[in-house]
Amino acid sequence: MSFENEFAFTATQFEIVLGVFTLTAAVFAAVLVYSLATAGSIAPRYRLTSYLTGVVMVSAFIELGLLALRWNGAFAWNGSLYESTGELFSNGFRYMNWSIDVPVLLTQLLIVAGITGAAFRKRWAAFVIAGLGMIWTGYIGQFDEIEGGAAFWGWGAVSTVFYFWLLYVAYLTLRDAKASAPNEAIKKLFNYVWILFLVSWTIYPLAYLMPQISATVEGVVARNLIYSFADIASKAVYGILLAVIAQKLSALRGYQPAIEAEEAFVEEAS
Ligand code: RET
Repeated sequence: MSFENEFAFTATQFEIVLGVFTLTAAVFAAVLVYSLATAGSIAPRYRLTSYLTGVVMVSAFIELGLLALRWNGAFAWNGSLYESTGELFSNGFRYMNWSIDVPVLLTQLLIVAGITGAAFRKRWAAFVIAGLGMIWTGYIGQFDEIEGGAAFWGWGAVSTVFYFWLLYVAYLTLRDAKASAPNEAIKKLFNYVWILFLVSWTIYPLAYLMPQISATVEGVVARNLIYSFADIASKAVYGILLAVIAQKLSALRGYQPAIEAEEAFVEEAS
């Protein structure tokens, strides 16, 4: 059971969590429109990244919408606090959403990094195995988050091993992307991808630990805020950053719609 269910919330605490869930869902809807609307200015060899951002946005929008409904149904106002209605709130849904989004986000990285052929297939297989291994072992561990027993720590540790493997393959991918980048500006953007990746992904294990770090009502509110922050960074901001890189690479390769899109941007900005 998620530790959220152990607490009663003030109106402010309850509304902050609900508000952030709703905001996060709205960001995903907006980035869905952005990624579809800008796909045409990206060369066909990179364009799949825009559609994959669309896939991530739809799945995350549904997940956050359902979490908001679930939060709303799990607690009711008793005149002074929001207390449990008997229905349970569950963070387990997040893990189901990651099962889709993590492999897709990593596929986008390979596409924009320009990895092709046998190297693509090898890295892709490593990403999918490491990603799903990480998520599903963590999923088993989180059922024990209130007790914080052997299952919580043991499965959390196994999950972390998968995570380090995944990070290593992501590091190799970005190293290759930088090595083949046509100029310094693109190299710099790939550096940003790495920093964004490292920071936003590493927040998830911290959220996993939260019931053990702070089993308080503040801990519940903080965990759900940092989940949303990580979700927006690792899915939406990341998707936009990859689209920007893909468009610049397209323009450098002479893809006319990308060149025109960049010109329009420069003219408007000056
Ligand atoms: C778990 C369990 C505890 C140990 C580790 C974890 C890592 C989770 C990560 C999740 C990333 C999710 C993303 C979702 C985007 O849609 C499973 C919490 C290391 C890194 C990026």
